[in-house]
Amino acid sequence: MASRITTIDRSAWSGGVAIPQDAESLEAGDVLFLPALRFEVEPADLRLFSPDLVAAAKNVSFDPRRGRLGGTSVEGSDRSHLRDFMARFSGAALELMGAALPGYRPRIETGRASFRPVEIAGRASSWRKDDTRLHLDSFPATPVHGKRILRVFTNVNPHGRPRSWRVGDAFESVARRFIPQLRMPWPGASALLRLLRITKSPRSRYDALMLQLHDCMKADTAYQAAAPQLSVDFPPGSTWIAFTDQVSHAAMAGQYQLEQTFLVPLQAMRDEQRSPLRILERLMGRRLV
Ligand SMILES: O=C(O)CCC(=O)C(=O)O
Ligand SMILES: [Fe+2]
Repeated sequence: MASRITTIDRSAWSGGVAIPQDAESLEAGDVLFLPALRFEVEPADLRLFSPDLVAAAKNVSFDPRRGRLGGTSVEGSDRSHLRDFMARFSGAALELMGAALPGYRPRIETGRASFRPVEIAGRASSWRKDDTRLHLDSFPATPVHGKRILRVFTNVNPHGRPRSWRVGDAFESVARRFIPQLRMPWPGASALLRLLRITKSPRSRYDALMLQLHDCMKADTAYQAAAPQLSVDFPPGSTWIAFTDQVSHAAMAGQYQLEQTFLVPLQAMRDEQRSPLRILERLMGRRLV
């Protein structure tokens, strides 16, 4: 069964009433769609809106804890303007967590934010980095040890263009299909990756399996075509939230998006048995962190 889109009536990043059902829907694998939650772009910000902003990678990144930009070679006053713009978005996304998902807020960890000024459709990339293929998110360099990847996306396209996604199978169906192809990492692998500085902390068995799942899905063209899926257009001025380690998704077209990543410890969930870690542990019959 394809994941569902649940529409939430909220037009402010802070305040308002939190609805317990929203966390419930997220944990069930829905995408929460907030059609009226617009991130305000000031006229002066529009000078930053160019694909030339991006140096080598796909996105400009921002680390809100250090106030540091990455992935851009922009200099001078535009650089500080970009930093302020992204800090403003990061702050709004964190406020939204407190306002809409207060059960997660005390234990949530704030990760990187990104600004995505490059058109997705027609962008060249290797199959592994190709986000137009259905996948689950998993971070090669920063293992999560079972913590949930919760992401807030907002479309800031100034030309009226949507961000077009596909959302696919629920986590357990994906896992059941690909488990026969997964290989347990050998015992020394985690220490070696750390030694070689490929990872920033030891890669757990869970992280290794989630990376394989990401790759297996993207590499399987028959699965890409046949998996149950739903196309959805997120218009400019809208926001959406999902556990992207659980909801299979693909971004097909669109330009100019902001995204903030959070990590949610399992203990903050309403029901941690619905997490990818616990589902994989149940299906594989062993502990994975
Ligand atoms: O850029 C997007 O709309 C989402 C791309 C994606 O799959 C991701 O960032 O994990
Ligand atoms: Fe993704």
